[in-house]
Amino acid sequence: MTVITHAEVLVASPGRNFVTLRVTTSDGVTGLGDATLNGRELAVASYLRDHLVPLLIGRDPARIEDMWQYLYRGAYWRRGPVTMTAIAAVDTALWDIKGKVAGLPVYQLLGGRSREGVMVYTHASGPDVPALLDDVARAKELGYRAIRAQTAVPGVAGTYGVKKNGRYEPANASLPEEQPWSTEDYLRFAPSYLAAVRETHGFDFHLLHDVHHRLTPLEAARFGRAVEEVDLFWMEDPTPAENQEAFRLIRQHTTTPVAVGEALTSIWDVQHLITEQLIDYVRMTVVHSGGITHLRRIFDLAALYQVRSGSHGASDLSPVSQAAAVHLDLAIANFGIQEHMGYPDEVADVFHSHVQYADGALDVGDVPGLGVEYDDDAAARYPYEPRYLPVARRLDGSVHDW
Ligand code: GCO
Ligand code: MG
Repeated sequence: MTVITHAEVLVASPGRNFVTLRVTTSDGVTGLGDATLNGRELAVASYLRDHLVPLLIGRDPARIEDMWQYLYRGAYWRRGPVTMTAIAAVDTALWDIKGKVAGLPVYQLLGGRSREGVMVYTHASGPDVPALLDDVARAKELGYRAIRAQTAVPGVAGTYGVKKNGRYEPANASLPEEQPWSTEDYLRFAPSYLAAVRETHGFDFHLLHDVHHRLTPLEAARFGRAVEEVDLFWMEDPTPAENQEAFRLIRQHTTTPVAVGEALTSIWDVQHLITEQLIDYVRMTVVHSGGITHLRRIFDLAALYQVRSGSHGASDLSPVSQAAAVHLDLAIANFGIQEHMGYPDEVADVFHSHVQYADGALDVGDVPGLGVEYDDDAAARYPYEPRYLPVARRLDGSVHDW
């Protein structure tokens, strides 16, 4: 019988930190899984190295569902980003192995293509409205059919989602940067710049906006109403998702579609959001939600309620996650959209991926497995460095949701 003979936890920082699990079988087949949890990378590395890798050795790599149940139920302690990211890494690596053994791309194992390419949205941003408008023009020229628009709120230094020196990388400091926040200023300003995007660039593309957990339920309801005329594809994470009743209140006041999920990790975290039809898009990812096996289960539940997928695809999800997401997006019936933020240039030195962008969409080739290889020699040139996400403080100094 083929068994898992070893599993390595690879930590590297090509432009930003990534944790990768590589599982090897007794037949010499390897599979990769992303295990990156932005700003808490080494917690997952330890969970894998110290607790999961010893459990993998000698097991059958073909039993993906059983492995998921074994690692999830076997932990006794349930859910949470560290556990679910570690399980995701194992799960994704086993799908990669299964594809390579079968000689098929992973999307074929998931039922085959439901579509030609995966519609993506990219980020447009700028320090002020004219710069944002130019960036939207740039994204349109690159063929994107869906664009997320963010600009800095005047007087609020360091607003999330805005590029610096041509790139947006939120985990930018060896200790968390503290950034000011003013909800009042944001609420006064954001609807007007989204309207400016429509006035300048029209309605022939999807416009998205990330609220990044900043509002109270009533503020989010007001915001959703205020932007109805700009026809947003979605408003993302309008409130922190721990309080799920909030979305009921938002729904009562606005028809602006709602997307939630990047900080959630299991089907139980979104069960009521989906079954009570409080959201329109479930925005979870392979890496933080227990892998391909578990995210497929979430998307299938969502399909029953006409909730569509909208996978998180920020630069802190490695190309392994990105490839896994595209395979899943290609296969599911209720695909909505996929985030495509791009990576620092160095990332391609370490991860050789077959995912390709063309005409507003991502696709994978017909390479068996996920279609990503890890370059150890290149990775050795990029050692881990501590990097943290920022922390937000209101103008009176108290901590807000970042
Ligand atoms: C997004 C996100 C990210 C997150 C980041 C946290 O919608 O892409 O909100 O930019 O802030 O992934 O690690
Ligand atoms: Mg977001």
